[in-house]
Amino acid sequence: MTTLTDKLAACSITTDALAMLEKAHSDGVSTVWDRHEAQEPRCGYCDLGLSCRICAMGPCRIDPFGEGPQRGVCGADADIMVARNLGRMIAAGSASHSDHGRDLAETLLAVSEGRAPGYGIADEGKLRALAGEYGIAEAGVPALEVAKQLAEAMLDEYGMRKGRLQFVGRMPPQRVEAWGKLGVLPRGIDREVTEMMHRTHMGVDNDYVNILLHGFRTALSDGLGGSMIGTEVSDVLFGVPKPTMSTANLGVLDKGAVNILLHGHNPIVSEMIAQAVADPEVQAAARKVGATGLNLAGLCCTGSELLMRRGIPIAGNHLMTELVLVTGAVEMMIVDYQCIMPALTEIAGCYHTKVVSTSPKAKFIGAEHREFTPENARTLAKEVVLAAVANFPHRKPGAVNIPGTPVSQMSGFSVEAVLGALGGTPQPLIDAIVAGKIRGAVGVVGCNNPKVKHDHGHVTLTRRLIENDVLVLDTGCAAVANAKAGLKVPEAAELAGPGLREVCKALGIPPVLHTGSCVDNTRILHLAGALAKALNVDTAQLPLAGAAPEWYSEKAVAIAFYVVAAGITTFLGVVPPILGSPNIVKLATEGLKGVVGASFVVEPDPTKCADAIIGHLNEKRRGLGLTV
Ligand code: XCC
Ligand code: SF4
Repeated sequence: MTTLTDKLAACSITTDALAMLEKAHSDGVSTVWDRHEAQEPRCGYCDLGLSCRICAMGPCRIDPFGEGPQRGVCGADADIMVARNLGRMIAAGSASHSDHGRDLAETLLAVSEGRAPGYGIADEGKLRALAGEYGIAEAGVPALEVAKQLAEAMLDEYGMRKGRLQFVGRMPPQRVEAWGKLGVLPRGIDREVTEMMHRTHMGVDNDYVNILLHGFRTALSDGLGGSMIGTEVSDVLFGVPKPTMSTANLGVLDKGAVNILLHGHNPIVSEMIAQAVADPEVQAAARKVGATGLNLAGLCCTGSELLMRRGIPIAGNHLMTELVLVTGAVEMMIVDYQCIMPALTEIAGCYHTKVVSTSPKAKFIGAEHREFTPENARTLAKEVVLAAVANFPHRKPGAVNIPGTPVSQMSGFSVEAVLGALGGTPQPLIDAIVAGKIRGAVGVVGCNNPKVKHDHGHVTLTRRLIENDVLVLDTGCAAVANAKAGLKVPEAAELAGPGLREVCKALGIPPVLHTGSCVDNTRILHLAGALAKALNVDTAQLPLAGAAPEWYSEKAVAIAFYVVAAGITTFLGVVPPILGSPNIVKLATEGLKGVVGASFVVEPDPTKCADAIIGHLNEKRRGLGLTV
């Protein structure tokens, strides 16, 4: 018989999660794992991608055993259904990250027009460098004028009528030429997303290969468009990250302080909250209610943004967002958008926690809605923080339990910081790869998913990769998992293979480099482009790979598609809903190699996945004539 402890132990590898799962159980709070269990057995048609509800002649489904219907009412077969569903996932994921990027470009525009008190240009050098990339004459032009022209040029890229996205130029010419031949060069960000929705309407694109090619173009419009704009403009407004020490796990909450959690993805609101917390009036108010002060902690990608630039500690990743409330020590959770489970307000209601929503795009029943704009952000941030302070006396001391001791981590590896650590050029990294000290580099990215034991996929995979001299760059929820496992301090070099250990020690860096939030996967793409250009090869020739061991989100699908489009083979730990189409499975895992020079690999076992990645990197090394 499985005991409760056994059952909970199967949920997560982290002790803070397990402690809070037990508390949730005794507090009568149900979590994502309970709801996951209640959904079993899952619909087999949906799991395989063989259901369609795109139009009102349906819903339709296809029998995978060949006995029942093989076509929907309109005549769509398995290939069309799977391709349309996947295409729409890519469109939704690209739309999400790109719309986040748009919000940043609009904030930059507001700053340039003097409409955003509290915001400013934190890195003028980066602003001017980007302007140069966009062909904007900046020499001798005041920063705010440059900012205006850059913001407008970026906003134009959302609905561009001609030309191509500026950041395509960050990729090597061989790759750009290949995209041109395939017809997948992204034209405009909104345009590709809209076109995907159009093509997947009933009776438009009925060729699964053609739909998936447009999937690449849509994803590239995010990776070299909206997401990349999100990353770059965040750096201009809030600073280019540099290596910074901080901490991770639920232990970052402070029993004596007013705890405020920042959750979501976009740094626009959280940066203002971080400023407001430093206000002496706010600090005095906190002491007045008997708190020692205020304590900010991040969750998910908003957390990564704050961690990268301000060293604000991170409380947890996706599957920790409910459990952090179970500590009973959180006065307020401030959310922007994406990955904010609708269940959070109900759980917050079991404790004294207030949830505050801030974006007109993301409201929650049970949350207090305080809408932030560039114009009101500074004033509103202070009001909201004062409301958190006022909530401190409502804390139920008997219900508070903060598990664990914070684990140290080093964060802040922007492209600029990585190149800085290398002495200004990618050459030392290239030399280490050529000499075989570093076998290759892998981006370990993406979410948590209750289908996978929490953090087990990320940490098992990452450990085995670094043991085998593979440099790991991580983002998003994967980065939080690796930080909690202690893999992101310079001392973790001891866990790496001899070659990687030597390089890390010489540079004083960890073997796992945190490059940021999920929009910041574009930093990895940018770096891959820079490496390929320095070597005058195509990205597909480099010993690189992507991995998303615990992904759940549509955004992750878009990321995987732009990474594969860039010629970088990507390993998934969760099976995407495509198994219903053997043709698409064959294309994704085999056929694509001849098209983009990379493919998808699905391997749920993280140890086997690491070995497959190592094999893949060795193959790429042989292709370049390097030793294995
Ligand atoms: Fe969300 Fe970005 Fe996934 Fe984590 S990794 S669950 S998308 S928070 Ni972006
Ligand atoms: Fe059915 Fe075709 Fe309509 Fe989909 S688009 S619901 S397969 S009729």
